[in-house]
Amino acid sequence: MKEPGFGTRCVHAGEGHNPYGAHATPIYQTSTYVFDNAEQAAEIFSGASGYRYIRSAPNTPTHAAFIEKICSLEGGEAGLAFSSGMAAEIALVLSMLKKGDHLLSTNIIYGGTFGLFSSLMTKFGIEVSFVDTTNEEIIRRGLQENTKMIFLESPANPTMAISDISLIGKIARDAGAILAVDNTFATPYFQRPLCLGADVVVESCTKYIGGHGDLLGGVAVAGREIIQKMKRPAVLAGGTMGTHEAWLCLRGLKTLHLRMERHAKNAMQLAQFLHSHPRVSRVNYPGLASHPQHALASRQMSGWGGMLSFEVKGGIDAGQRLMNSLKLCSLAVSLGSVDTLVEHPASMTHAVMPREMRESLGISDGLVRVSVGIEDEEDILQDFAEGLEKI
Ligand code: LCS
Repeated sequence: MKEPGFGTRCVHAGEGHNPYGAHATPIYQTSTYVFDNAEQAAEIFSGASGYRYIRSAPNTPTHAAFIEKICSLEGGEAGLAFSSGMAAEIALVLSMLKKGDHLLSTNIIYGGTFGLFSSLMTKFGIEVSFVDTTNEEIIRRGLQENTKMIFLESPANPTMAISDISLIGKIARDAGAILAVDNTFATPYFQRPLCLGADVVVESCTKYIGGHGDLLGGVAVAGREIIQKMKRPAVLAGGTMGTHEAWLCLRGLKTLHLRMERHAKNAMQLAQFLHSHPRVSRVNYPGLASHPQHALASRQMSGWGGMLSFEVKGGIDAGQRLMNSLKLCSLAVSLGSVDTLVEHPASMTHAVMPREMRESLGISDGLVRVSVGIEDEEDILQDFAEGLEKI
C-alpha cells in the first residue's frame, strides 16, 4: 500500500496502540514503571527496549505516540521529546559537540538560540561563529578544520531569510560535519529538512505543533544513530516533555495540515496588503516575489508559512504606535498560535543580540513581526489597516 498522504498521517500516525479500545491515545500520567521481575528490570536498564522511568525515552506511551507521529511527518527514523525547543537544542549541542569543536551557525536566529550559542556554549570551550548562511561563499569561508555542526534556521526568525538546505547539507557532509535545521517556522507541512539533506531537525513544539498557544515543548527528529547519541544528554539534562504536553502535541498535530494552510493563506493576504501600504517600507515574507530568496523558498518549501515581518516608516515610534493600536491582534512573543500575535524583535525576542549585529542583519528598530493566525482574513487586515491609520 502506498504511504498515506500528509494529512492522513497527521490524523492517524502513531495512534491506535491503545488498551481497552480507547479511540483517543490516553495520557499515561505516571513517573515510573513496575517491572514483571528483577531480570526484566536488569535487561531494560542494560539497553533492552521498554519503559523504565519518565525521564528516559521512551518516556510514556503518550510520548511514544507523539514521537511516532512527528517522525512520520518529518520523515525521520527516531525522535526525542523535550520540555522546550531550547531543551532540544541544548541536548543537541551537548551530544554532538565537545570542547575544541566549532559550530557554524546562521546569523539570523531566535534570540534564545543566539544566547545559548554565543554565551553558554563558549563557556564550555566550544567555538561558535555566526555567518550569513544565505551566501554559499561565506559558508565555505566560515568552515574550519574543527567544524562539527552547521546550524540553520530557515525561514529565520525574524527576517524570514531562507538558507539552501540541500546545498548546505552537502557542504556539511564534505566537511565531515552534520547539518541541524530548526524547522519551527515552516513545520513539516511546508518543509522537510531531513528529506532535503539535513541530519537532524529541532523544533519548538510551543509553536505550530501544539498550535494553540497553551504549552511549552520541543522535539528532535533524526536517524536512529543521532537520536541514540542524544539520549544520554537528554536524560541527564532532564529537559523531558511532560506527559500532558505530549498529549497536547499529539492532538495539535492532528490538525497541523489544516491550520498551516489557513495560517499561510492569511499571511499571504496580509503580506500583500502591507507590501502595497504607503506607511510600510519593507515586508519580509518568502511568498512575495520581492523576497531575496523567493525562488529558493519556492523550491525547498511547499508553501510559505504563517510568519512575516515588516518595517513601518517612522522607526520604533511608529512601530510602537501601531502595536499599541491593534485591537484584534495581541502584543505577545511566541508564535504559531491560532490567534494573530505581534511583537517587536529589537526590544523583545532579539534584545539579547548586540545592536550593531541586529542592525546589520536587518532587525531594525522599526521591524514588527507578525505570527498570522487563522482568524477570518478580512478581520486581520482591517485591524492592521486601522492601526496603520493611527501612526
Ligand atoms: N527556535 C525558534 C525558531 C524559536 O522561535 C524559538 C522560540 C525556539 C526555537 C525556542 O523554543 P521554546 O524553548 O520557546 O519552545 N521563539 C520564541 C519567539 O520568537 N518568541 O517567543 C519565543
